[in-house]
Amino acid sequence: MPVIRATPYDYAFEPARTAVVMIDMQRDFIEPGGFGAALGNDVSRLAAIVPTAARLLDACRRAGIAVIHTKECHRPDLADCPPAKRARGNPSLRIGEAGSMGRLLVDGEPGSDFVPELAPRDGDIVVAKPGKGAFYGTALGEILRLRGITHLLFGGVTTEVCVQTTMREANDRGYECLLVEDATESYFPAFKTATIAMIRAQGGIVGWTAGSGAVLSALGAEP
Ligand code: C5J
Repeated sequence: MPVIRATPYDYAFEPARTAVVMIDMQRDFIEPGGFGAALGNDVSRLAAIVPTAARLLDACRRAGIAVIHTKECHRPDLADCPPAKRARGNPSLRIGEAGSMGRLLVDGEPGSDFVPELAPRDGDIVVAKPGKGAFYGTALGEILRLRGITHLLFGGVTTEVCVQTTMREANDRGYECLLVEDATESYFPAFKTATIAMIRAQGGIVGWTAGSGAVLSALGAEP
């Protein structure tokens, strides 16, 4: 069984019972003109992890690990968008309003799509989610159950919002969760650091963390 040299201790997993969940690597969060930018964030930090995330997904596919992409988005009629979410933050554009990549966070618009380097491949699974956590309002739990998945590797954006929320949801559901440290990013460096520390504190109260080099080496892939 492969073992990742992780913190707070080694993480052993069976590839056939493991999925990698890449959270919300969408143009709306990573490129100028999207939802992240409308909230006043500097989106350039997030693009830097794209090559690492792509290497991780490729190595997982080769090892027989299921690849799941999530995307945060809403129905075009916004019927699944809570008014409180839409109102939050006094953004320059709200969810559903038109920006340079189409209507913000609306499924099917160019901004809701994945960055091209991380476009889903044949056999990958895409989960569209209306909330920050990927289990809320989606079939993710059922998809994992049908595949007999027990272990989850996580990457994506942003570390302290959708990644951490999903990891906590998964942890409470009994999954063994590991966050790949350099395959996730935040608009706020201090929040990423704090999230990694929180996850692995107290003997791994939410799960494990490890660099992508340790994951690739456990999978027998070139770092
Ligand atoms: C946010 C996300 N930050 N994917 N979404 O609103 O983390």
